[in-house]
Amino acid sequence: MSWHASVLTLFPEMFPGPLGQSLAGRALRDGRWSIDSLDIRSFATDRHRTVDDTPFGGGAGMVMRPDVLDAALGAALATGGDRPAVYLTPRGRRLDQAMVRDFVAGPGLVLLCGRYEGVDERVIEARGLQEVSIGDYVLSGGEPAAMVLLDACVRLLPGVMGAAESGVEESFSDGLLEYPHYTRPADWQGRAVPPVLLSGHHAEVARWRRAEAERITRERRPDLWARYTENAAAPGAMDGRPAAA
Ligand code: 9D3
Repeated sequence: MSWHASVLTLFPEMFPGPLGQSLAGRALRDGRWSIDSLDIRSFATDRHRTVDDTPFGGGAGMVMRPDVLDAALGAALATGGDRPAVYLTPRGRRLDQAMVRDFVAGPGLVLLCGRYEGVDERVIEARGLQEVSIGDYVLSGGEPAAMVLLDACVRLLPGVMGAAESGVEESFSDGLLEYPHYTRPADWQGRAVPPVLLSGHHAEVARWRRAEAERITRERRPDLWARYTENAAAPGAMDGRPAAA
């Protein structure tokens, strides 16, 4: 059984969406992972197929009903191994590369996408949902966040990335941002490629790239730079570590 994602959503037709293209799409067709989306509304039991209701205590907006969500979660969790259930929500723990690695090490995920103001707190407790955010900006729902999380997971599955793109030299693998890249033409609109890259001196090229990666990291991401300098004594100490704390 390959790594399996079940997505619970009011918009099941959004999936696989962009995950059906490119790297993730090829891996999906190759059977390295699988996805199904479950329509939360299909678990409603009343005549009007109600999935939300007004908040106790008053206030704006609607809250997703615990009974409907619990039935949907139960159906998803009944298949595909003992998978963690994740609720995508702005108040969740921020996704990082370490979390992604943990998710990939398991049998897959059950992802709950919220709409409206949120879900009834009791279903979060009862199902032990892990609350995850993808960052500090406001989306209109959890679906794009689920796609981001799945994209980050799928590319790490065995056999998904080719040798060229794989692991070792990528951004964050040693805790630094990427150095600048150049290709032909060597002069473009009066802009020359840094001469060292044309010199053929591999050690000098490596030194230049390292220096540029460090400069860019220091300038743009003081948080990453601080961690990098703390870990400078241990070679490889930052391998695969998250982009940010
Ligand atoms: C208008 C409602 N807001 C009141 C403070 C809260 C709110 C709830 C749900 C705002 C946005 C959303 C929809 N977003 C997600 O479901 C979501 C999300 C996000 O907006 N940013 C980052 N990560 C995530 S994961 C799910």
